[in-house]
Amino acid sequence: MQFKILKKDGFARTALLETKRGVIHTPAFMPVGTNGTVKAMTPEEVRDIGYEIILSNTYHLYLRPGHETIKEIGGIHRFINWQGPILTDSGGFQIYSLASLRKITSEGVEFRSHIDGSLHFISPERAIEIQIALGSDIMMVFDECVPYPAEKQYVEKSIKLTKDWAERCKNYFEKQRTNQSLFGIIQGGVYDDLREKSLEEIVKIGFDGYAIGGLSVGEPKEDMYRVVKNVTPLMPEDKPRYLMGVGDLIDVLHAVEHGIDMFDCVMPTRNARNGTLFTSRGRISIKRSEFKDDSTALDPECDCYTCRNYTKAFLRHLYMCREILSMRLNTIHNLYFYCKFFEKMRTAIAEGRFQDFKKEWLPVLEKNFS
Ligand code: PRF
Ligand code: ZN
Repeated sequence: MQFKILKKDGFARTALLETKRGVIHTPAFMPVGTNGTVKAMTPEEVRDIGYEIILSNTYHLYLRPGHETIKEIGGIHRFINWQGPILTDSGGFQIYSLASLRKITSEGVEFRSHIDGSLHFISPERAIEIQIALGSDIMMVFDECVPYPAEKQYVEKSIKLTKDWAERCKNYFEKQRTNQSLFGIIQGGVYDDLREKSLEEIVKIGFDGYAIGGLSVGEPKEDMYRVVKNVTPLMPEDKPRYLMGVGDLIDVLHAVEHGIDMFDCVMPTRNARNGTLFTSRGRISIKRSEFKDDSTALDPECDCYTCRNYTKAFLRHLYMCREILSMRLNTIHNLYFYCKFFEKMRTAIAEGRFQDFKKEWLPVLEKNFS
């Protein structure tokens, strides 16, 4: 995997992440395909909107249908019919947010499945073994995502565990013959000194890219912004930087300003299914009665399939009737909006006008159109 920076504008940068399954233009947004599907979309639709990489979850695919099944069928790309790059999260975060009866030891995590209550154990080695069986292009190390709030003492112990596990992931990974890439994850909660320590330890082990984990877990925005601002200058300049689980576009603007290259979030897809739509005039809740007779497009500035063909009145109607097409049309639009936003942001960086781009978009993103 090669990472080529094309242009820097302040700390913001636009680059090419070249993988054997295709090039990713950064800053990049990765739609979330938890169960191997970006909800409501076919892979062709996701690709045609303009996405170059998707994220999937080791935890979910391990539990159902099982990584061995996916391996037998020819790997995740064949299984889900997406031939572009795929990043898999390691399962760490999902075990903490979904599984029950978690028992964390230095060996790994024992937990019960959120689906059927069955008992499982995942170690750092096992997390890599599963991701190798899946055959994703970018694998993530197995980490502990510390909840918020957490005592400093606890976080201090946790970053030691995350470091030990990162080492074990790297060692196991190096013994396998795989041409996949492996990213490290920095933890440390909202404690600047622990963030710095975690970063130093993870960078020392050496990975193909570096992620900031443990943010957007309920901490105040100013804490998230401060951590991103303090950590990014210490991250290797020549490797991709990934802010995990962050996708609010206001947060994205701040993170890109400080040199983050990759994002993932359920926000565009989940909000679409809930009827919250992003437009060039602000956020719209399509269920509102004011759209009952609205014959205009959702976003007159948008060229997506939904905006080219349907009225707000129809989109509201589909939503009120809980029609499947509502989720599809809304998801097409939100994913298109996000994709175009990132495209314009990359162009702004390339042309040295990222600050203008940020100033232009912040008020739009803060606004509720209705
Ligand atoms: N660790 C992992 N995946 C994640 C996170 C993390 O801390 C987050 C935190 N926002 C999202 N996804 N492995
Ligand atoms: Zn649209």
